[in-house]
Amino acid sequence: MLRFMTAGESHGKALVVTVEGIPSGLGVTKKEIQTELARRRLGYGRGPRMRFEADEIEILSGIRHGRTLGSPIAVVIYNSEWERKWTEEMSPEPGVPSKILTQPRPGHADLAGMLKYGFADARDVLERASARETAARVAAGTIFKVLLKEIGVSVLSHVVQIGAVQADPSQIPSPKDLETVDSSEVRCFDRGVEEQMIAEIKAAAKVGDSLGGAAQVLAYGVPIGLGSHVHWDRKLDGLIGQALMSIQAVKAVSIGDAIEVSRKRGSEGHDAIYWDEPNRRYVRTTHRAGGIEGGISSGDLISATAWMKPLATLNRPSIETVDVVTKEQSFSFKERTDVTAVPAMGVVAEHMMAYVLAREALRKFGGDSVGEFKRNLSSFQSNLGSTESSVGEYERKDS
Ligand code: EPS
Repeated sequence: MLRFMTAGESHGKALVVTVEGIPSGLGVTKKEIQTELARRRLGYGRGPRMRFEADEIEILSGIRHGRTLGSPIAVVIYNSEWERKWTEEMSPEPGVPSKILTQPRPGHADLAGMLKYGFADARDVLERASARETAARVAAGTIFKVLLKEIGVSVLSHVVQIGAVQADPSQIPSPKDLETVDSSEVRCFDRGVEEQMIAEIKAAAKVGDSLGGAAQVLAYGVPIGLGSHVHWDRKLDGLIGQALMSIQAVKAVSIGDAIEVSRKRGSEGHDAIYWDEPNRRYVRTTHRAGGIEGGISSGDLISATAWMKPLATLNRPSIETVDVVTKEQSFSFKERTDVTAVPAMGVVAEHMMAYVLAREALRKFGGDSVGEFKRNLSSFQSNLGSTESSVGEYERKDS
């Protein structure tokens, strides 16, 4: 089973990710990982750290001469900030911090984490709760994307909302539009609202506030049959929901046009099925279900939207909190932050979607080498028509 684990604190020496279950023979380069990491740093509204931290990486194992070996892959992403100012504060050696943070930020993991793990210093929680961890997810996600590309799947994202500014929902980028999306300062495909989004971010920044929003993830070319209707924990929409919801500050996930469809009648809420005789396949002209029916990929475009709350760290802390030592009412400690991270969240969401799709594709088609994985997929696809022949058999028996 494909799995990955990240380790590392935001201002620690490095982030580490281990990926297990990637078949052998997949061409993966350090440059590809660096390109994806650079995409995660994009977006108007990120803090100063994104400008000076370069995501220096090293591949420690699992890849030889540019090809995967089938063994666990380990990647390290160094934090350039560590050397500059965190060697003492984040030292693993016995000692005490120079300053403890006792006024938890409402909405952040601080207080719940301090109570649960028994800490008086919020830094013991926030270092791991920080979205810096998503850099490690993207490093792993690059490998999942490269694997998916082998079977013709491409995953991309675009920002559809920042604060109260919403993009036109009918503007949906295809894989060839990715550069256009990434060249937008807010990673928004609808250029008509880009300026408004930037103005919204500037206005929030001016008063030390933060903004949430939403990003849509699209997966093109996903084969029919990923996920399953048979068990609750194998449903593809459930798996995507969990993966996207696990991204820091994401509070809701919707699949396809779920929210809009929930307000409609059944006759207007689904995607009619048509038969395309020249290509001998079923097609849809609408994509309301987000490419998933009964927890199974239908072969149609997969779409999911992740909704992010405004970041809980405020450049001008203005929500009341309690000092955990004195129990006095106060405002939270100050911590450097971003005004919004919605553009970056979209990139992370692409990689989490890629994880779910790669894992489910490997579960269905299997294989120890990429060649075997692809052969298994094409064998399944060339036999898809046999569903019809079994229907035909019933008809013959009936007559
Ligand atoms: C973050 C606060 C900022 C962000 C950070 C997440 O970090 P710092 O306080 O060190 O400047 O830049 O995001 C990243 C470092 C990253 O790589 O995405 C937070 O509070 O979660």
